[in-house]
Amino acid sequence: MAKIKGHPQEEMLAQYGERMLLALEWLATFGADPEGGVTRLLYAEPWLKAQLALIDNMQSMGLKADFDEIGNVYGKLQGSNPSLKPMLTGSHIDTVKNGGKYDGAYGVIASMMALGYLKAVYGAPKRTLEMVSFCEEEGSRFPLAYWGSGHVTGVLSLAEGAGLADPEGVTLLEAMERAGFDIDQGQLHPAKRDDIGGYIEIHIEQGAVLEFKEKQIGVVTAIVGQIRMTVVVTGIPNHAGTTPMTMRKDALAAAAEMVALTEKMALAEGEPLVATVGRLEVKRGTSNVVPGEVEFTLDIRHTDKRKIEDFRAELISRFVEIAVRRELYIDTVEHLNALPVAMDSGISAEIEAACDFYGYEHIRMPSGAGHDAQLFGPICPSAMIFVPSRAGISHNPKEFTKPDDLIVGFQTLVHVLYQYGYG
Ligand code: HGY
Ligand code: MN
Ligand code: MN
Ligand code: MN
Repeated sequence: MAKIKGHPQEEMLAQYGERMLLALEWLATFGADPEGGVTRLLYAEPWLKAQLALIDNMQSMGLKADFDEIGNVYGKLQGSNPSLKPMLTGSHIDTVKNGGKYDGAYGVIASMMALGYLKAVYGAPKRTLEMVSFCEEEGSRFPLAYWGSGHVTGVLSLAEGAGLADPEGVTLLEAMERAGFDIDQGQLHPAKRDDIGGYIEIHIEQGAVLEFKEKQIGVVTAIVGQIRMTVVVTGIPNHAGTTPMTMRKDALAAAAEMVALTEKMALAEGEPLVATVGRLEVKRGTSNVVPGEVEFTLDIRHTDKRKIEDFRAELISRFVEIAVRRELYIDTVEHLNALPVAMDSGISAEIEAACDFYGYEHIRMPSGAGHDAQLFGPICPSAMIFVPSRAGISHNPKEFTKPDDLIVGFQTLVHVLYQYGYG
């Protein structure tokens, strides 16, 4: 196990590190899928039970813990100097469908245990330290991502999100109310927090750079921008037996051409641009009916905003050409347009200093995954700590990070929070 040194209570830090590992396994039981992996969708029962359990846990550690109005959970270690703006650390509690047990969860658990350790060993800090378990980041249930951090940073309001429906037709507002978050109309606009002194998020890398370069910590320089949208292709449903091939308005054949073109154009553009069709649905699909309507998602990312917009414009114009040639209709809806965001060099330097304090190997690197930190970047100094992902696998039950690497990240986070809280 990683040698722990530097803090007066090395044994205590080791204990909290072990508790952090156990708590990660505990959190993974909320929404554990029978075939492996974890599914915790916004406002669903596993999600609610996990958030309530985190509140319980933090209250038993002596932290002030509760929900905000939409279901984000905060844990607070109150500082003695109110003139110092709080440092916020955390990540998201929701997951993709059948995802791994570290994406988001590691940042939530490591932050919770870090505040618990600092309180137990050092008592009240000068600067308030807060942890947050954001209610939703992935966009797995509703066509809406970063709902938790978007609310806190004033980027997303209920007015925009309330009517969005999940695949079962349940709206965000209905799901909120069923989970017990009764938002009165007056709260349709979020209470954007402007009191945050800085935001730090520890997260698994979800890529293979750290493993390949044999480094323990990634200090994130920037987070990619991303556009997420839905494309709907409409043709004419018809009989599979009596409709000649030359007379079809086949929405799926057209969509298949568009999906193949997306990959071809992304390969031609080259790294770091990535474009993904993650979900495709044949509406009322039946084996003996020529598909009349198909809906698919697009996720386009790059570190340069201009490149994303230019790629999207070119891709959609090519989609229109396909639709016109096949005499079909095409509609597009944009759900997310997150800017690429640079991380704060000051906090990043503190992270590197913490690594040097312990002798941990670290590198600076961009993030190809989106994170809540990119919503905070525009409103306060924000930084991210990465730990390695085995074979870079994520959004997959096989997502894994070695316990030693989780401990190294945890210690680095504790050290940085100590500097900001007590330094
Ligand atoms: O999709 C992402 O980049 C993140 O994991 N939500
Ligand atoms: Mn994540
Ligand atoms: Mn994710
Ligand atoms: Mn160094």
